[in-house]
Amino acid sequence: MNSTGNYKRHTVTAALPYANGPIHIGHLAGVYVPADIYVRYLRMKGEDVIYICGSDEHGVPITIKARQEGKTPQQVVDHYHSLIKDSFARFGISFDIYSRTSSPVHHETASEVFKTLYDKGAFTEKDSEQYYDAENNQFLADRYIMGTCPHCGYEKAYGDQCENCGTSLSPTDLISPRSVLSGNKPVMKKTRHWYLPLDKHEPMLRKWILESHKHDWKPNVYGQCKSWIDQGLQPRAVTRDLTWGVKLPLENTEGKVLYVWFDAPIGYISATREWGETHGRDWEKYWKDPESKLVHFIGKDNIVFHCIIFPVILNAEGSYILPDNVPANEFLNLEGDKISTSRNWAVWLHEYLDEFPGKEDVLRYVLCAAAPETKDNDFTWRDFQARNNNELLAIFGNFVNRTLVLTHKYFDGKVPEAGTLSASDEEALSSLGGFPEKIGQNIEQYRFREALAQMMNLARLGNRYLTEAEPWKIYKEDPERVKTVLNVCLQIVASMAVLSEPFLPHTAKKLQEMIALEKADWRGAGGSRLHPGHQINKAELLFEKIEDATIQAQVDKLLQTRKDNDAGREVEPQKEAVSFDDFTAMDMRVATILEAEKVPKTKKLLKMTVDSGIDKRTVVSGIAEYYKPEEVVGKKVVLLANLKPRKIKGIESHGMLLMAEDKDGSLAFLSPEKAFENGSTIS
Ligand code: B3M
Ligand code: ZN
Repeated sequence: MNSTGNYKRHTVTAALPYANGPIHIGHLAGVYVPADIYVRYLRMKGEDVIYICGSDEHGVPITIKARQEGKTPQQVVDHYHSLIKDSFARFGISFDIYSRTSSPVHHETASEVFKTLYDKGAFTEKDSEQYYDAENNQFLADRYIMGTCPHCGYEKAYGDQCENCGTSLSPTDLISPRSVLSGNKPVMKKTRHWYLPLDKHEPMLRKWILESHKHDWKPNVYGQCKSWIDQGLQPRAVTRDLTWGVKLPLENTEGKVLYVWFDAPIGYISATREWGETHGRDWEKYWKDPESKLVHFIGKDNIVFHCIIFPVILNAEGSYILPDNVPANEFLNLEGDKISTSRNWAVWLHEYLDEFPGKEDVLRYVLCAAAPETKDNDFTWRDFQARNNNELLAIFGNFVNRTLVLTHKYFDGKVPEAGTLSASDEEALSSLGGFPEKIGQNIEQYRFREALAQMMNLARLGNRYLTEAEPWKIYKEDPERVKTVLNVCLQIVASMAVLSEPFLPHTAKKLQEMIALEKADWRGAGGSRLHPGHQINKAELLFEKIEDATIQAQVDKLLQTRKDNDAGREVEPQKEAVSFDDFTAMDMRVATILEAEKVPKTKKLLKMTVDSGIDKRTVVSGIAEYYKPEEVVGKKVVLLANLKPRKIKGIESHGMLLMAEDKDGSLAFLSPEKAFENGSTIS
């Protein structure tokens, strides 16, 4: 029985980052830093643990990125896979393997799992009608279809979601859908897909999650699973009409691949298989032996895939263990705004490593201290600077440096023999014993912020003890007392050198060398371990002050990004040419808004009564975030009167009011220069 329960080994996975962009601090705080702390701790306890990750290289976002950049999907993933892998290694994320899902071993493993389920009859097959681009001879995935949102009239809504009003859609909801590839109207075409009947696995999920993990899974994770299950699980398509991905191991299924969320989690297994084959290890024990503990580190947007869909796949396959825990974190924001790859609103890991050489642990420390463990949290550069200067430098580094410098100054770097211990000496030494347990328990419960705080309490204890003892003031008259004080301080430093390693691996290694510590084992870190006469090495500074100018430069860089984003919005590319007849077919009139009210349960919709000069009619517009109802009543506006009526949130809307959209996305009505009569024609 080991201290982490009765498991023989640990399989720890971290979400496979999409290989269509670099790693940023949100990924690190949410997934990779907590997982790395966890595995480093387990290794220090002598546990058998593997830490698995790799690039997630399939899926529509990658094919869209490739189209945008005029590259092949393979070129896109090759670029980002090496950038991501390199930046993780430089940052000290200690994977046992960082693989990729475009690898042959993954394609083989994923299609084997699919085939096993297929042969077991675990799927249902269904023909359905899907949008097809005849010119490109390709079925259209959701993001390849664009059209007008039926709820707010936004013309660039996607087949799965309207990014303007946030409504989730299906492609057939869109008004005048068009293919993103050709711009043409797509046709409906029959296609066959394979579905995982999640509903059939509800009893297993209820028992496994809602009963047996009610108390050990984080509330945010348990709660999301419960609501998914309570809402009623639906069959989920596990195949797609795409050419980029894992091909189906079935006859006559050319042009079909596994749904990315079917294949990606199997990437953990294929990476483990690759690791086992490379290192001559039995990889299957880590995935099939019930005495292995499987833990998935992910962000909250991946909960349903790791707690419901992937476990259903593993359970249906029949030979795999299920995750013991999935400690998903919430999201990290940056300077009060959502991190966004598309808006370049991020601190990119590879840029941080270039701009802050030698400060990997500072970022690890800040991201752990600010981790969104139970709710979204915010990273600011000011906080980064404060934690470095006021905590790492002023407490941890200052205590270590004073202890080592004084040991060299008074005792030639040899650990002095302690004399009779005073009450404060006894107290300091006896409290050492509790830290490995306090920190370890929090790590094992996935409470990394608390574990870090406990580790810093050890540094605070040392700093306080040394400051109160003031050995530099009493050395002349009482060198024996100074021997005892520095002996106690050196024991505390030795504990810090070990207990800080999961959090600050670069610093811990440096400190272990500075005190010439033979073994950094967790259990031993609670007692005295530097014996009198032990020679320590030269003291070096562990941290340095971060100046205001350095931080200001980072803040300015983000402000410039915001300006670039705004500037970038100024020039909407001109649309396809239209004929004069197309234009004259539109009947635009001067009109007046007579009444207005918000549409209940929507953020963006106003329902208005408009006098068009022809009639009084209802028009619904997505402008409620820019105008209060009372602000629009009486306005002279331009109405596109002969737009086909459409139902928006159940309200029939007859026409559209013309609005201008500014670079920052704000809206303004178009209105005639003079207060012409309602019904006046516009051409
Ligand atoms: N590629 C990451 C994401 O959703 C996704 C995780 C896969 S883990 C198998 O951002
Ligand atoms: Zn919408």
